[in-house]
Amino acid sequence: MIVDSSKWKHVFKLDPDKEISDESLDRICLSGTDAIIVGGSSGVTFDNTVDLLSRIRGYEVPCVLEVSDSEAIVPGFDLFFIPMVLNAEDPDWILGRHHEAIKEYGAMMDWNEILVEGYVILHADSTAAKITRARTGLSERDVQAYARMAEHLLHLPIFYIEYSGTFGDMDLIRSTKRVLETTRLFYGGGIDGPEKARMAAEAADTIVVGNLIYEDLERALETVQALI
Ligand code: 1GP
Repeated sequence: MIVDSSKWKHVFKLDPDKEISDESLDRICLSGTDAIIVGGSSGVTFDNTVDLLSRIRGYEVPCVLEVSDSEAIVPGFDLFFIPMVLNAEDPDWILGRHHEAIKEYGAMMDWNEILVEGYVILHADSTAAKITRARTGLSERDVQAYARMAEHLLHLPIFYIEYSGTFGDMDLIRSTKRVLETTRLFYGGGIDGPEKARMAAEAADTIVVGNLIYEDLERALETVQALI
């Protein structure tokens, strides 16, 4: 069955490179979140991805692999999200790695399970910004232009504003959402509890909660309840 991500309001992002106990994982998977994304900016390997997938697969929650390294592509997820970092200065993160991965695996890929996310990374100090050499000093018009590119030039299903590690500018998120019609706006970064979850959910279509799972599980679980 192909999972439909177009109605998701809340997702948790689990990092295969970080430890999580069975009990915590159980609570995350049964929290009522719309989906779990498995992904991280560094230290993601085939082995730690398989390990996490096999632990999540015991639950009904949809599970997505966000691919950042072609060595760590593990079959068996419901969907595969492929980040295309639109504001990367290292072109490898726009299409280079994608080309390499498709050269290797293109013939066996099920394209119905693959969604491309047009990313704009805005937190200069984040690992993702450093790895991709993201041009983070963008104006509102710059970000809106990337959003329009994602929707109208590239026909991407998802436009993802990434502030990983810090809470972003909600005015910017709101004004970007206004220029999108069909492409879904994902927001991730610095959601540290129910209040920020609510603020972000009012501005974006889908919110992503990552680090908080590892920092304060109770508050992470409250971000799901906050949107009900
Ligand atoms: C990271 O957007 C996600 O890719 C979530 O960010 O870890 O800051 O919650 P945080």
